[in-house]
Amino acid sequence: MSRRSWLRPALTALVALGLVGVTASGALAQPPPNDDFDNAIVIAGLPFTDTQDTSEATAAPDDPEPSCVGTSHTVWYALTPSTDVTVTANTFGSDYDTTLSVWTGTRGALAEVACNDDFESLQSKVSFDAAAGVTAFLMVGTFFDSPGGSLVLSVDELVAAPNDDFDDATVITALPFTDDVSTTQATTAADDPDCFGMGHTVWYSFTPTAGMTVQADTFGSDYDTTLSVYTGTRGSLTQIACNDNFAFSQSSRARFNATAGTTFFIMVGSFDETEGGELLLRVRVIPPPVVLGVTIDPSGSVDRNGVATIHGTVTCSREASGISMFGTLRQQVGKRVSVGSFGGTIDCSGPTAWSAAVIGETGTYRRGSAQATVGLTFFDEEREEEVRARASRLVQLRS
Ligand SMILES: [Ca+2]
Ligand SMILES: [Ca+2]
Ligand SMILES: [Ca+2]
Ligand SMILES: [Ca+2]
Repeated sequence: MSRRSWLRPALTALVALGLVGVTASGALAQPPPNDDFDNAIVIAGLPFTDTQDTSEATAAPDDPEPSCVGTSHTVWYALTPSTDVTVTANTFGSDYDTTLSVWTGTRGALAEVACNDDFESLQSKVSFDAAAGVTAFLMVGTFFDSPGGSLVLSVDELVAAPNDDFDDATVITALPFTDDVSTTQATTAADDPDCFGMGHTVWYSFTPTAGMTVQADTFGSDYDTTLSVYTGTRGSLTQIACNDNFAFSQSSRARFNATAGTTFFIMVGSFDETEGGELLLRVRVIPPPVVLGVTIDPSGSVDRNGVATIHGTVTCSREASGISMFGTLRQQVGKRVSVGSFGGTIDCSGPTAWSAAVIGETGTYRRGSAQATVGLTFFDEEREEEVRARASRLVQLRS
């Protein structure tokens, strides 16, 4: 309301300026070809786009009065689908305050089907069901008596998401799984569960044959998604995960431990009932935890400078790169204790030998037994967790 009352004087000023400009140049532009209802441009197929300069478009005395206001500078389009379709039309990219309305009937006796003034900024967008063989007339006007301008009209078919309802959940038969679906037309069922809202929900189901950790994400989708995971039955679902925004994005990510034979339902919604959009869903298996092992060989060596060398083996249940190793070697030499440390990184893709030369920081090493300790730490990026392993034993240092 306040926007409109503020806008009116500015629009009046724009109209006045426009008239001055036309008079000065003396070059009157022609009205667009589809100015009049009888000359509506026929939309022969979808998708459809058209551009027109509506500056000189006129209002006909029998132009209908749309509920969203705007009968100035009207232009007309006609769509007669051969099958029932849901249609979406918008004026995005136009440079003036458009209104967009849809009508059926005949000239002078039109019935309004849909109407929108401002959907995105001053531009308009409508969605409507068009019946086979029935002509839908699209009228683009300007808000009140504001000027026309460069119109971009886009019309396309809206394909409803096949998995809108819980009972029509898309069955995920194998992982990894990806899906790309428009949720613009998806609806909220009365018994949809809540995860930061329940707008424009679509459903997936997955029944693993073996236990696994599963990750589902909506990265790359073009709207503010939510993602949640459930077990149970319709109307009595148990939520086991729910995420709105992951890592500073509007996209969502959830991880869950899936047990064999249990059906997990994944719901993707829009945050707080906001618009749907193009959903990209990806579901994949997160590998099991990596198991690290480390051993120390029972015998090592010491050189004539008192530097010890010890060995061992690192094992891993799956490939692990960049494992940090840190160890110490401690030896009682008479009344003194020689202690030194060693460290580095190691890559493991199977049993991997390691070797470390250790310089005593409190004195040299000698032949005889020494206490060796070694620890591994590894950050598993896939599971986002730290894994550790440790070993300690007496090593016989020989020359
Ligand atoms: Ca007109
Ligand atoms: Ca508008
Ligand atoms: Ca739904
Ligand atoms: Ca979100």
